[in-house]
Amino acid sequence: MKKMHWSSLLIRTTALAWAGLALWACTQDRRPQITFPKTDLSTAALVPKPGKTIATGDAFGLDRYTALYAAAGDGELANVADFLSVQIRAVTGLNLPVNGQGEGEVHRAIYLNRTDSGSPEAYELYISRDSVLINSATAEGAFRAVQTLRQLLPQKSNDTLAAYPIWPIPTGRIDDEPAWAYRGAMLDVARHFFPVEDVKKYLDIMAYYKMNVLHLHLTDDQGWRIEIKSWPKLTEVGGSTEVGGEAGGFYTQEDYREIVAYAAERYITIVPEVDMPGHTNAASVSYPILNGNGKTPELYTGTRVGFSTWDTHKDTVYSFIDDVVREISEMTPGPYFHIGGDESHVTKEDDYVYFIERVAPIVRKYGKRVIGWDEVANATLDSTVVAQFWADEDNARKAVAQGMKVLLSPARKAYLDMQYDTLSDYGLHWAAYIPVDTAYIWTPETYAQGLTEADILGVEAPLWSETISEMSELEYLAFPRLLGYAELSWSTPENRNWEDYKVRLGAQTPYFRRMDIRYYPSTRVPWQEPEVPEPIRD
Ligand code: TNX
Repeated sequence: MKKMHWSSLLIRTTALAWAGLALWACTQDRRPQITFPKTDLSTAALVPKPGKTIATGDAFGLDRYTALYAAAGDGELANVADFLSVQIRAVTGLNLPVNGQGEGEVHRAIYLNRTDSGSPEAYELYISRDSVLINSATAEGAFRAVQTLRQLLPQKSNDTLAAYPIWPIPTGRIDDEPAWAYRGAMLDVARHFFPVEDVKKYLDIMAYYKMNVLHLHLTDDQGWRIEIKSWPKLTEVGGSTEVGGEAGGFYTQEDYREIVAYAAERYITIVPEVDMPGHTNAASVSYPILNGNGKTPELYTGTRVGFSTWDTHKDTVYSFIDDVVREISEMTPGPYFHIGGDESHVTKEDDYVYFIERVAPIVRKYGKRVIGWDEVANATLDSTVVAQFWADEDNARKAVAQGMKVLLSPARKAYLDMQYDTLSDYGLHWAAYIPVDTAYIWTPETYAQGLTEADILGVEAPLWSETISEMSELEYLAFPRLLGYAELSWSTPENRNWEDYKVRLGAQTPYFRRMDIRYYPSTRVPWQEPEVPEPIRD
């Protein structure tokens, strides 16, 4: 990212910000002189760890006299500033209207400015006694910066500094940008269904840790979870149950659009997955014509894999897929469509390859880029396809040989449904037990032999839901490990260190508490104790 000096920064500062500065200038002599205790921005508990931090030891006092400005006429930046304003209010109760004066005088201000160069998602954050400046080339970059600022905001005000509450933020400068463009998580809403509210909570937490892709595993043997208007039985029948035999559920198209919009407000891309030709029992129960063996299968509520397939030589199957891909693509602004392709154990190898090679052009026709589990690399595909490496390194190398990018989700390191240890309440362990440190201590850059950094699109942490049916159970598996994947995909290898990370991780408890996140209290992490009230003794 191009660095800027204060001088050029001031020249670029927009008219509105100038107004703010002028206002600040005429009020500054009335500002009370506050002495803050020394701060250290470089040891702040930021996750993921930013690229470069220089601490200056003072504090910016966020209080009722703070104003919030976005560059004049920049609607996108104003939206990001609005998001910040809402978050500040949630933690502090302060009302900082964007580009407004609030109720009274202004002593200091937060500015969001647009720079004319810089890589997407990169940002600079300058915090001084008098101002917080966020510079970025994109609104997305400003949004990532806002998360850093949120993480620097103390949960509690310091009420000893003045006659009103002040939230001191450590001063200094942060230059930051992500290591990988794709920093993802996956939710399996097919084995057990999770309603829109749960997905939104997951998105909120992902955004706080700067993740930018949520992959939804929408269909599997046990359930079809996305309404397709041209094939209504998929959800009426195929969405009616889930693992364990409880009532299932599905997203109406309206629900799905709501998830997409909520994610977009957080600069998170939704990747929809329709898993095929295996993992398709729920679709075949709804429309038995798809499976080609003349039998009507039954709804499946167990957890076996690899027993279902479609008739890969029937044109109806491809017109069905065309409808499904079209309807979902129309609702999906992001560039990707995931076609699954894993564990098709009862599809003959030739049929599998033929199928994948026929489905890929359908996805392309609707303007999307194919992602498939690593097995898809056994087909001949073009270089726009992404292979998601989960099990077989040879498949990852086959993908690279075809010029495809690889998304890293190695089950032994990145599967959130693996148990932490033998005592874990939920999860499986077919790939490994993955304690919190093991999940963090690996190097995506060099994990798979034969892959170079240029071959890798990013990292994704999938959470399969065979053993979890409630949000609190989902959270137990995802937290705190998800934060490790956020850091692995944002921070550079030089900035990643377990000993340093675990301290920053342990300091997330106030946020976890505020968000009501259930997490696995691994003894390998020095958890910051909640401030428990003094016990009442009689
Ligand atoms: C393998 S990972 C699967 C899923 C299971 C998961 C359980 C992958 C592409 N397929 O169908 O849910 O293991 O860990």
